[in-house]
Amino acid sequence: MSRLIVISNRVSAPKAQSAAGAQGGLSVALSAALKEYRGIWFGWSGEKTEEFTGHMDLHREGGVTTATIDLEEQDIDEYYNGYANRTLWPLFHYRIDLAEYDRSFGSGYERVNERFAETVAPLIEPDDLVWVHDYHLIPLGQQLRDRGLKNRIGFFLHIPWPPSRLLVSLPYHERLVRTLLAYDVIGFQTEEWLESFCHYVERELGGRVDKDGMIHVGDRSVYAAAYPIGVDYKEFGEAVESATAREAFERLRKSAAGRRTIIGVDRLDYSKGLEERFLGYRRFLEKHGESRDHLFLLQIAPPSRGEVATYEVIREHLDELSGRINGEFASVDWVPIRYVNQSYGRAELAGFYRAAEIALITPLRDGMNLVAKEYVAAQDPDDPGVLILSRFAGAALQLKDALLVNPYSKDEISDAIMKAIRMPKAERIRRWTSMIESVRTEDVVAWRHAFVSALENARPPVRSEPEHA
Ligand code: ADQ
Repeated sequence: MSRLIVISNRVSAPKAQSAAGAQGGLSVALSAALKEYRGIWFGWSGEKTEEFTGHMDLHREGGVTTATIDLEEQDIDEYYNGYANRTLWPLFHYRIDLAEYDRSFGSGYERVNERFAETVAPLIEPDDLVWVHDYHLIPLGQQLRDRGLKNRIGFFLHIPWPPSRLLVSLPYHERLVRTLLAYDVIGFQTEEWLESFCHYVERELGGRVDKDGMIHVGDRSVYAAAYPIGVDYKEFGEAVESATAREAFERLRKSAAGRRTIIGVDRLDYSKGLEERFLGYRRFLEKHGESRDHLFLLQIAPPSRGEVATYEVIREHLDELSGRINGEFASVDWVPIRYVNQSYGRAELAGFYRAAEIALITPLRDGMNLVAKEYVAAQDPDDPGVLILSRFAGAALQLKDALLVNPYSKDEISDAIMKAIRMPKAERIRRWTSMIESVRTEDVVAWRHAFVSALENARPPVRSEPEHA
């Protein structure tokens, strides 16, 4: 069996976790995917160094070997806080109003991709499969090819791919997208993002897209397809059954004192639609005075990317908005929003999900959204809760039996909350039964198998040295 070399911006190594704060969906999913593989996970440690040396910290834990590097302050500013999180993240989430273009970001991004390639290339053996992750590392495949690597290399994008008409607002967009042609397989979360990519290839690169997923541009051919990521169903099931989850369940149910809990769990990010969610919930409080204090919203939102100014602004807005709504509606023994800026362990989170009768997950745009799937996975089959989900999350294409809402519409959010409260048990069970089927079968293991087999089958391995010279 070939080894698997996974490369992503952050690595879920002990050192990286402490520096990273809230653990994002990518690292949760990859820890699960790597458990069974012989291979290496390479990326940034999350730490700063005076001068980049290419020194790698190697760790072996739970069957996974990680190799991490530290980056210089300028690298972090230009590549991570700059091009990745101030240029590509907003643009790929359809927020060209927030996207910043600075030439130094672009050069920092290329420099760090070169540094990644330079450092990881010597670790890669001829038969290895290489799997590169996410928008931080789009040009890495090309950088590895430039260093003579003939391995099968795949790329998976965890976030949306924007419509061509938005993408062309990025200076040098064509140069960036062309580097993707160095891969053998390109994976997207959903058919929708894949379609946008194919549209760009045909329109801007003059390429051809075949029905079987092969994309041809000049003399390059690449396979592109949708591979929706899922949760680790088995691991999450164990977490739900754990003593920690039960304690968390009891704690939340006790403190709810007979009131229903609406839960939201998100990294504090403008793409998650938290402001719009609070406003939709406020509309519910205004419209339904009679049922108002029979429930409350528990919003868990650990801060992320604190060094990017837009994130400070959204944090301030949310502090103010939750305070205002609480001031306006609270009574001596009830507050409408419990707003918590903290991270929780998986088992604790599983207990909270199970204790919450309703989940309100309303991103304005999301590649997939694992929280929605985790909520479904955590429910009691005999008395499941109701999932209210944004139609603009990738997960909505699979979780069709959620109450799908337009996250920009306060009225739709308010009406969905009312519908969830009134939903008869039989309907809750019917909807949940259909959703859990997708969460169970299309989980992270299925995702990894589908992607890795596509990469294995992309073409026969090319050996750098002929066996019989
Ligand atoms: P994220 O934008 O980070 O991921 P998401 O898919 O919802 O979004 O994953 C978040 C993960 O972090 C979940 O596993 C969740 O449990 C965990 N998490 C969130 N808040 C937490 C808290 N307070 N305490 C503990 N854990 C918390 C990106 C893309 C998504 C895509 C994933 C995976 O933006 O669209 O689904 O990658 O591909």
